[in-house]
Amino acid sequence: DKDSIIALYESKESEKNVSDSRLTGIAKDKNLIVVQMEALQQFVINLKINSKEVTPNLNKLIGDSLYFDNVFYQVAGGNTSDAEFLTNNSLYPAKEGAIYHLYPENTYHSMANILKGKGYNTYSLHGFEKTFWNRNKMHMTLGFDRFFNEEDFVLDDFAGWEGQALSDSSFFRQSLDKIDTSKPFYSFFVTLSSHHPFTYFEDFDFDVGEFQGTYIGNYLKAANYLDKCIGEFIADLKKRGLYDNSLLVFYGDHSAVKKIEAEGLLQLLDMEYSEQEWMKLQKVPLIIHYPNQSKSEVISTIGGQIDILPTIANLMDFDAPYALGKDLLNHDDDKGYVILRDGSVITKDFIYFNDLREIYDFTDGKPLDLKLYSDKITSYINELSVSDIIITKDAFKHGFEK
Ligand code: GP9
Repeated sequence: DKDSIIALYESKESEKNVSDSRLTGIAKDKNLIVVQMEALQQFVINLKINSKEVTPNLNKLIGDSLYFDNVFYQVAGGNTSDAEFLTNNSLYPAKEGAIYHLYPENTYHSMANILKGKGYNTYSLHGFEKTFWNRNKMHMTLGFDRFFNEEDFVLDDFAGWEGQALSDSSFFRQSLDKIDTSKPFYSFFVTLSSHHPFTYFEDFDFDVGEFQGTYIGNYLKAANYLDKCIGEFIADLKKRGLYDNSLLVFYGDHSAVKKIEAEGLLQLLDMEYSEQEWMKLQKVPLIIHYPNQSKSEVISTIGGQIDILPTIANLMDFDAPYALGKDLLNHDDDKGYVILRDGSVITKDFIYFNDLREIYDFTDGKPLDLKLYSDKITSYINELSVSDIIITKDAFKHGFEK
């Protein structure tokens, strides 16, 4: 087991482009604010309906940020909690079930644990029941000093999830007062209002035209509501002087539109269904704004949520030697890849479906000869097995060191 872990880390080391150090340390010693956005898929970004932008605030943020437009979600049975796990640890989720329930007592080289070692205060915030996804245990294990949950908020406004959960607007409004902003901090926000079903938003004042009253129409309204709350949050960060004193990271956690609702989405985007095109829709936006950044840059390297921690580590100039992901800013664009938990793999050259044992050209969608790619795919999938060994054997607790 140990040898396979060492071998994987060694191969990762050789994959790194050591001559590059793009934007390294641009946010060194700054605060880190990460916002995980519920069910926000990438297709809503820059989308207009009846000539109105669905996400005007995120689009505006992209205007002076790094925008990663080829990032796929990698969650499995742990859904939202898997996205949290991937982002904070740069390890893969469990094959079955949720790591948050299965391995809450492991040792992890998580973002909060690393930053705590550098003197940061660390906070996580989510306006729902603390035991959901076992967060009350897991957020402590991941190194958050405080987990602010439903019990810590005044439940004064509700939106989404059938109107039963604290609204994102109120959540953001109350959150920044809970953080000691006089010392360097890492705060991890997990939003909630745009959780399915989206029916709560049906009568919201955002014109979705012919999609009014449909699943996809309600989703667009939910995304528009989330975006409005993000706009309020950014305004608050600016007012408090935190906008240019922090590294800001926004990303979506998982899909909102399952295959069963594909028809509405394809109609919206004017697309025909194919497995390949559907797979390409399984992306989430990743937006990173570094202090005083004034121009936009689009990074199209293929990646996933597992790459968020190494990318942040580069920008803040800290070591994350146990991350399995890659720094998306310093990776050869042509060699980008993402491995999904079911063993499917996407690169700029191909999309491999592990359940179908089929492979297609990424660009034109034509079938490829799997035999020619099988070694490559085996080596990609090996990452999942090694991540499983690290977690199931609790390797970091039992002294595994690089
Ligand atoms: C609830 C929330 C939901 O706290 O994070 O998780 P999900 O159902 O989207 O996995």
